[in-house]
Amino acid sequence: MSQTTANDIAATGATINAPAYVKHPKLISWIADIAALTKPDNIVWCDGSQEEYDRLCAQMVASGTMKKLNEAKRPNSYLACSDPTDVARVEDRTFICSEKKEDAGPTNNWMAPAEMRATLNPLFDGCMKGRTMYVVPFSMGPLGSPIAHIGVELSDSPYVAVNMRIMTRMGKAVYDVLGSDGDFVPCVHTVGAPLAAGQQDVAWPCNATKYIVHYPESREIWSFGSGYGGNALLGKKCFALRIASTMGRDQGWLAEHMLILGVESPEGKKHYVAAAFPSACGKTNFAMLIPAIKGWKVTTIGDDIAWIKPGKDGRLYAINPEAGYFGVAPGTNTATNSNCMASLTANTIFTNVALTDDGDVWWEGMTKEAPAHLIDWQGKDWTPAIGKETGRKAAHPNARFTVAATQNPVIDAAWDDPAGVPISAFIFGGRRSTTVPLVTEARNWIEGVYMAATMGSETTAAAAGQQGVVRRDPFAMLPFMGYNMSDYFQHWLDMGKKIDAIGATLPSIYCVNWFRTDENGKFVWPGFGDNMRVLKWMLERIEGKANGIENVFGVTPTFDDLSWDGLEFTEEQFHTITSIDVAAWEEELVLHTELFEKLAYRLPAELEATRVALKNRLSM
Ligand code: SAT
Ligand code: MN
Repeated sequence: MSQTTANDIAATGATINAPAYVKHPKLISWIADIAALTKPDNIVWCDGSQEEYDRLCAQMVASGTMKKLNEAKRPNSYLACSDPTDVARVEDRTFICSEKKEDAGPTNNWMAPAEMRATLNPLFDGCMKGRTMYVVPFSMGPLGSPIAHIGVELSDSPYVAVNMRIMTRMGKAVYDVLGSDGDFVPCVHTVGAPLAAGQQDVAWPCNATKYIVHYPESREIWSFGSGYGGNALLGKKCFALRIASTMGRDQGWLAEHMLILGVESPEGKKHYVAAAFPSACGKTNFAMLIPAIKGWKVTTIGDDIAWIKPGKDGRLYAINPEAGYFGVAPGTNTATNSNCMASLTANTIFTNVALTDDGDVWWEGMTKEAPAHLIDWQGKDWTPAIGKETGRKAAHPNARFTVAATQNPVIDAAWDDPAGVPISAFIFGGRRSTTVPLVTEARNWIEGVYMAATMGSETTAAAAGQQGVVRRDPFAMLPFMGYNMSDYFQHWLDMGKKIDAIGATLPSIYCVNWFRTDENGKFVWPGFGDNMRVLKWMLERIEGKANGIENVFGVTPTFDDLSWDGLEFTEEQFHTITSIDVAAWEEELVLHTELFEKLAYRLPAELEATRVALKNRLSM
């Protein structure tokens, strides 16, 4: 590690004391420019070492940002509690600043780059005063993988620096890959809370004004005012989805909001599938699933994001660009996701969960009964009685854990393979209490793209704003698209045509819904490990071994087509989650029409044709 002080900056003008192993003049001069603008007191060049991680954590414990958990209960683990106004991604403050408004499209907030730069410049001017600027070099994807890309985040948050070490391949080795002129995505992040001389810092500095800004053409990210999750860990949604989706469009690959899992049959046949669900809809649970059917095995490649490139053989190869999981804690327990619980036994950063009296963590759903006393995520006393009386949760509903992928007991052997893994199927799912059946197989690529494009989901606590309202979330990418949604649909259709043209087999596409409820509002499908029943049917379909029936939307299994070993599930229950209510679907199609009207500009004709065909089939 190497330190540079503001005096060095002032003394040397635009140059700074980069460590000798940084040999990239353009990178160094960019850092000097940002330092000159943001005016930090110090610069720390992060090397990614354990020593550095431990020191930054200790520093945050001393400053009150984090608490060290009981070493005997949860070794080397910490709890950070954020400002109550800084608890989720802020979609209404997220901007795609392409030169032309139509390139951001109707689903994104847009501002002209020049106007945004003029807005941000005064905010960033001096924004790091009194703070340290951390230089965080990271690789999204295995170092040196042909599918990977590099970023450098400059942040005044040590919380960001330590989280980035878990979530990405972060540290010195990145500079070897960069060499003297390698490409990197510049990411500037500030909590937006400069300190005057002698001013006492707060535990979680942030600013009421927030901007999460992307310039897709120059591939830059600028984030102001938040220290939380996807707003601040810029490798994740900002780079790996918004900027990467634009790179993928230009370079012929896909950046997707998808988990990747490996699934092996009792006969030893292995497939990889990628599945897109909106935030907080169970991607981490699905990626670590413990099959309810004997003999099957599921392993994890990734739990949130997939970068996918066509290989020479025409198959699509996927990597997980991340190296850790930033997962939702509430609801996670040994029954719903015991692999996840096993991952969290040590070396974990928790954010916005509750603290137990013996220095461990707790969240709603972790155990059947809450402990008798807790300190809640806002630092207040909490007891089950207080919870009942006030409705206050001990953990914030969007409370998270940050943990290295390598702690996952079912990590796939190929998770770090630079070549990626071949994808046999894509799954798209939303959270829908009605209408959408358990599983449907698209009859062809276009129909699959249509299913993904028209996906709806009830909103969750992962984003600030109203919860539980159905919104269209195409490909689970609505908050993460870096360009025009219609162009993105076209990109998917083109990918299909390209693969088809070389005679390779396209992955099958499925639409699922684990979340249908009965008349009492209770989930009917058990989900979690029982999702294996659906996964098994899909893989057997791919291998030509399972039956299904054609309906209006595609192919679905009958009750007899799924394995029910070890689960009591009646044909009637099955009917509740697979039945197609024509009236509800007529309404659903009205919403598809509304979406297509919104996206009409450059909407691929194939999708509108698919909608018309669907409507006609429905009224037959
Ligand atoms: O806060 S994050 O954007 O990283 C998590 C999520 O919404 O999926
Ligand atoms: Mn996500």
